[in-house]
Amino acid sequence: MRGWDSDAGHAHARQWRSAMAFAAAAALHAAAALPVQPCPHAPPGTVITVDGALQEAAWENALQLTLRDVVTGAATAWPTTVRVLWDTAFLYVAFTTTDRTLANTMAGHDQALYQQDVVELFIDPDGDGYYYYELEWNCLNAVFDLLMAAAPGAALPPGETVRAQLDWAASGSRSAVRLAGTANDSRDTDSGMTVEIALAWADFARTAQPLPPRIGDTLRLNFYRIEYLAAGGAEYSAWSPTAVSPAQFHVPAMFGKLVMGGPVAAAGHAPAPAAATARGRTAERSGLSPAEFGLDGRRVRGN
Ligand SMILES: [Ca+2]
Ligand SMILES: [Ca+2]
Repeated sequence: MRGWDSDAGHAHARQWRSAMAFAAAAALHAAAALPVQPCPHAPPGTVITVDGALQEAAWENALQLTLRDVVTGAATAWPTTVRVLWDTAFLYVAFTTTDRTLANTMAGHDQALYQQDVVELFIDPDGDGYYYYELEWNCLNAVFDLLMAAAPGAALPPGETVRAQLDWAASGSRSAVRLAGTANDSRDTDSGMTVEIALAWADFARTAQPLPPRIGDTLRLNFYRIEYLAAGGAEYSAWSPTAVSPAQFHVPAMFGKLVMGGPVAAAGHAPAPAAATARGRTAERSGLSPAEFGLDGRRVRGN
């Protein structure tokens, strides 16, 4: 099992941030209001073809989110829209970015994609605040996927010795990218890209039961983007800002909340009977305090 001894792990480790800034900001989190949004269930019979084109009618009724500055919550210079919906087999996610320069050199699996322009999803399916999955995609449809056992700086779960498990792969999931422009070609002007993703619930069974979620369950996750700037530096954006400076994505206590909705007939038809949308598991996890993560002053890695 690979962990921090991998190349990507070293690269992560080099980006570790000051734990002092992290802890100070984390102290504010207990009182912070997390975004809560209903996640629509795909209409019965929906088939999403993962091809990078959001031509399926189901996408029109998906939850639509806008990423904000991960530290301040301000609007970004490079807008990103995220669409989300689900069914019993998949969580469907689509990122649509505005970007003038589609460029990337990493086309392989499990490369350190966060070192170049990238969109990311962190998901803690059972909301335990310990195990969460990190997935990244770039404009070449390369994927970086790993299982985190607690955020850096936090105590590992009992019995766990490896913090980042890069050998985990979302092997049942699929993604496709459609470019509005041309990657790695500066002769034209790009306008952005769409990444269409079907995440198989079965890929997350290692740490979360039961899956798929039940109607009414709350799912903890966050969407991110890193856009490196021509002038230097980068714009870090998120659905749920972590409010940690410098920018820090690994704050599971700040993941937003999706409340999983029940099946509803396609537009123009009557909703499904109430029985079909009854809540299943109703216990929503309470907010996770920094103390629960055992923040102990050790260094915290980058994004
Ligand atoms: Ca499609
Ligand atoms: Ca992996």
